[in-house]
Parts: sequence; structure tokens; C-alpha cells
Amino acid sequence: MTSRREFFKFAGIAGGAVAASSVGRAVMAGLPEPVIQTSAQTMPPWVPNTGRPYNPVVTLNGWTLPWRMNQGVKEFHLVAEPVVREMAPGFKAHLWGYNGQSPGPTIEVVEGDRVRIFVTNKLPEPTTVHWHGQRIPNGMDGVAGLNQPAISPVKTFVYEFVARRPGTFMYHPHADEMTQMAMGMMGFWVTHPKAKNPLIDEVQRDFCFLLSAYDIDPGSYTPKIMTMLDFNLWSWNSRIFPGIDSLNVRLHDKVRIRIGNLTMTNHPIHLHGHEFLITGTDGGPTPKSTRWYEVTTDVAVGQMRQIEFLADEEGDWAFHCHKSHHTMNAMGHNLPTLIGVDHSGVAQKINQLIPDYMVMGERGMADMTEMVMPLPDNTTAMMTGEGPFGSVEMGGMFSVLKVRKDQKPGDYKDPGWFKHPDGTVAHEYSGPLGEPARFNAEGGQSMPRTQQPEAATEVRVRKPGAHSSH
Ligand SMILES: [Cu+2]
Repeated sequence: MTSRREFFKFAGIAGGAVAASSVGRAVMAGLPEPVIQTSAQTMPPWVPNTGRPYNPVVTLNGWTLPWRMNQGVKEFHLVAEPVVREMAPGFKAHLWGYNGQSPGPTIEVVEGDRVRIFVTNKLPEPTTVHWHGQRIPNGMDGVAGLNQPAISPVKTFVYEFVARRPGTFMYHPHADEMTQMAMGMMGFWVTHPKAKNPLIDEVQRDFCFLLSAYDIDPGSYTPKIMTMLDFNLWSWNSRIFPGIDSLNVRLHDKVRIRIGNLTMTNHPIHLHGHEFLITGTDGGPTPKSTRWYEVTTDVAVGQMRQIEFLADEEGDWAFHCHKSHHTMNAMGHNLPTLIGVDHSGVAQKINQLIPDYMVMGERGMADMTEMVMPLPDNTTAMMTGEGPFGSVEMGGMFSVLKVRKDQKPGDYKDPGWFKHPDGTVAHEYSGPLGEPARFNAEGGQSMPRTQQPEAATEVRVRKPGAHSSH
């Protein structure tokens, strides 16, 4: 978390932040100076000093794009360009994005605002921007070939429309999408309501992030763009645990979290310790009669979901995708299940042939987190993250909701680990073991089979080696 002043330093508002060498200087001169961000830190909410007021969002490991007000029009400047994204500490990916980062900056406007967005293409191929979910003139919808010619490299296009309905939206290219989205080109868009809306509650914390997935071989830097299903990095805002910042809130805050899915599979997003309501979808705020409490919501491909809850339970609550492979980082997928297989002696023999060979998974995979294995230069552990009680054994789409009594209003700083009141942590039992209560009735089956098998069958489950889908 960085202070506002540092943010502006990062953002380069005072200085010339972008090299205009390849893009015509004369053209760039009339445009709003592009604001570039190179840090993957979560920036504090950006409170504007022009335009109508609203309650700004906080983008996890991201930031909001400042605008220039020009005769009542909010002018933004997006630069599509290759970027380096630190996906987790020590792990950098070579992606494509906007204004120095993947995902691009969040765009925040108010319902009814007229917005003008300049898009400069610094990629090696044509692109466009599609304003996913919004009501706009057809020619502004950004589908290359259908609604507009693609933006060639070095060119700047301008999009202009009125943000007609409040809600949670996304932006992404609609030109060579397979490549450009696999490379990380996407961003969040929030249109705040212009007045009190009976379906949109005021909240104290408003977070947002995009779900994205990458296939980057351990030791390499660039995503494989042909991958359809077997991604190995499951990210929130192109960050993977333990690189995803925690969501820090004050006890009894009303919290909204906005999630958009631009991966190629669905993600059941699960929150511990609290029940939430779905207050918004792709179509805007949900009617109150459709809301019920849940602890997991599936966010399908191309969808946006807003969840809301009262943070009234103190502690460090896990918040993650419930597909267990999505809370892991890059791994070898074609491993057989070795639980229960006795390896004694085998490793020694193999070591004579392959000195570095290591037996894995005999007692489950948790050992992997503690194991010091030589990793390739640019990758991160499959399951990792040091918590107050040891390794968290997670990766990918995992973070923590930190609810604290003494978190100040508006303060998004990480408060550190929760200090549990005495006697409220699960612990090793040290008293005498009582006899377990047993059910004494004979039999137990209400409809016993007439012919019993001669011998009991023991099933040993072993996963097939092939791994094709999630
Ligand atoms: Cu998932």
C-alpha cells in the first residue's frame, strides 16, 4: 500500500512518463498525458478533484486511471503495450497490458458521464478495446472488422460515449483475442451511481479484481497463447498467492467485492466466516427479491459478480477459488497419485542413475511446500505462503480477508496476522482420551443384501496420468 503522494510519483503525473518516440509527437501533443504505473502494489482509493463525487474502489494489486476534464468530458488515455508484471515476489512475467501493467488500470466514472478514451497501440499487432457489458453506440463497441477498423501499431484511436448504466464492467481487446487476452490485456471498469439508488447500497470498502489465467512454463517468461484449458497460473489481477494482497477491512464495515472473469473456465469464489449477497451481475444491480445468502458464487466466463456482506467476524478469513487446482501454482501435471506407495529403497537405486531424483507425494503433497527443491530461475513454488502457524500450502487464486476492530476507516493497510483471543484456536488435545460413544445395534443396514460377497473388495484409487481439463 502506497500513499497518495507516492502514487502520483509512480504514476508520473508530473513528469513525462511515456516515451513517445515511436508514436508521432504531434499526435501525442494534444492527448492527455498517459499515466503509467510500474508497481504491482495495491494503490489507495483514488479520490478525484474534478467531476461528480463517488466512493472510489480499491483494485487489488492495481490502480485507478486518472482523467483530464475537457469541457465537461472525462478524457482517459490508455496505452496498449508490452509490460513486465511481477506475478508474485521474485516471479516476473512478460505480458501485454495497458499503461505499464496487466491488468490495465481500473476506469471509474459516474452514471451519465460523457467519457472520451484515447487508445494508443504500442503493440506489434493491431488491437481494439471492447467495453464489456456497456450500453454504447454500436460503432464504439470495439469489435475489429465489425464495428471499426483495428487500431494498427503506433496509431491512436478515440472512443466516446456516455456511461449510461451504473455497475461493474470490464474492458479487453476484440482483435486477435486469443493472443491478446492470453497475454494479459484486460481491465476493470466501474460506473458509480449518480444518485442514491435503492438497489445500490453504500459500503465502507469496495474492492475489485479480474480473474485471469496464464500458461507459463517454469523458468520462462512469456505465456503460451495456444493453451485452451491446461493453464498453470490462476491469478487475480495477474497476481498469484502469495502475491495477492489481503483485503483489509474494519469490523462491522459493509464490504463490496466486484469480480470479473476473463479466463476460459468458471471460478467458484468462496469466502470463509461470512455469508454474502449477490448484489450485482453483468446486467447491473440485482432486484432485492432475487438475493439470497451464499458463501460461494460461481463466476462464469465473461461474467461479472458483485458480492456484499457485513464484516462482523474478526479474524483472518481465507478467500479463494474453490477449484483446488486453482489454488496452486505452476506444477508438473502428469504425476500419478503416490499416496500409500512405499518408496523405500527405490529412491536410492534411482539416485545412482539420477543424483537429484526425489520421491514425492508418498504422504500427500503437503511436504512439497516445505521441501527445498532447486527451482528454475523464474518461477514460484507450487504451494507456498508462510502463515502465523506454518505454511498455508496454497497458490494461485487465494487471498485473505482481514477483519479488525482497530482498522481505521479508509485505511487499507495490512494489519498483520490476527491475534486470537485465548482459547479460540484449535490445538492438540492433551487430556485423557474418552471412549467414543458407539452405536450398539446389531447389523445397521435397513435392507441387508441376501447374498454376501465371499471376500471383501478393496478399492485403491489412483488418478490417471492424463490431465486434460479442470
Ligand atoms: Cu478457479
